[in-house]
Amino acid sequence: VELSVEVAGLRLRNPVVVASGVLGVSVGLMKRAEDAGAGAVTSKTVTLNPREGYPNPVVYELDYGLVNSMGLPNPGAEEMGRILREARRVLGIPVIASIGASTPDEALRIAEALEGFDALELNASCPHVKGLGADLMSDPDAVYGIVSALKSSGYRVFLKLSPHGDYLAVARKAYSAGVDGFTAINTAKAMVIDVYARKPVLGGVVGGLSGRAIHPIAVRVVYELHREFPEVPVIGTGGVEGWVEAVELILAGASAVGVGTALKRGFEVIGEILGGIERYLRDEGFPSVESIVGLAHK
Ligand code: RRO
Repeated sequence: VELSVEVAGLRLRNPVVVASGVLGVSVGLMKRAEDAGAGAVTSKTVTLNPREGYPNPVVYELDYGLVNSMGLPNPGAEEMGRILREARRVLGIPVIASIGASTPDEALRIAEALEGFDALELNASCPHVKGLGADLMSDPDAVYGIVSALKSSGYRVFLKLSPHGDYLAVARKAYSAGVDGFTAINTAKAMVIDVYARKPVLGGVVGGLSGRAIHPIAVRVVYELHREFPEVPVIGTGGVEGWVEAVELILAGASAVGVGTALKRGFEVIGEILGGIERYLRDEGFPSVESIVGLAHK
């Protein structure tokens, strides 16, 4: 069976994409993801200037997921540019650069500083970092402006959507600006309280919930995006722990699937997911991943 997929003109050897935020800024980890079989990798979201992130603790593990309030720590566009150019020298798979910007000018400056990437992913949806270009879900016109500017400069652009608010309105604006694809979903706004300390656990107070708990939400968002924009590819992300969740997202309309939280079990997860997708296609009599994209709509 054929596992390779085309996503917005990018040919991936298979549909498993490492989601943003998981590999940080480490070329070594990107390489390990490639060696483990990943079809593409996504960088941590980068802002124009370096950011420290929030005070510890920044992650809290639950039985059914993970809550983070990293606070968008990153080395800034200039240093990230060096890292991504090195990544592209070392890797054979596409590198997607996630960026956080609040104006077209800022986005263009980041993209120019990065230089080396196969696609951009505009992060419009960090659930808890305010005023830093990562909270664009309430501002469809800003998304329109940024996507238009990046498209005019010839970049391939994915828009990372949140499950909150009127994400279809944001998607519509991005679509009219010529966006190449959507990545859905980012984490869901959440909070954990320590009952003995009687206060929120995370240093950033509000965090983003990922993993098993958000999977059905991701399926719904991908389904809605595919129903409204059937020709726009979606990288379906959210709670892909194994091949079943991956296949669900593909049937909902995803052309590829993002894997994040599951990687805390190790990079072997990638091979397990791929093996499962391949078995499913063979057992069910399908020739390729592409032949089942969106089949749940039929
Ligand atoms: O760095 C973060 O705190 C973060 C970001 Br930018 C994001 O988009 N999603 C998330 O769960 N955490």
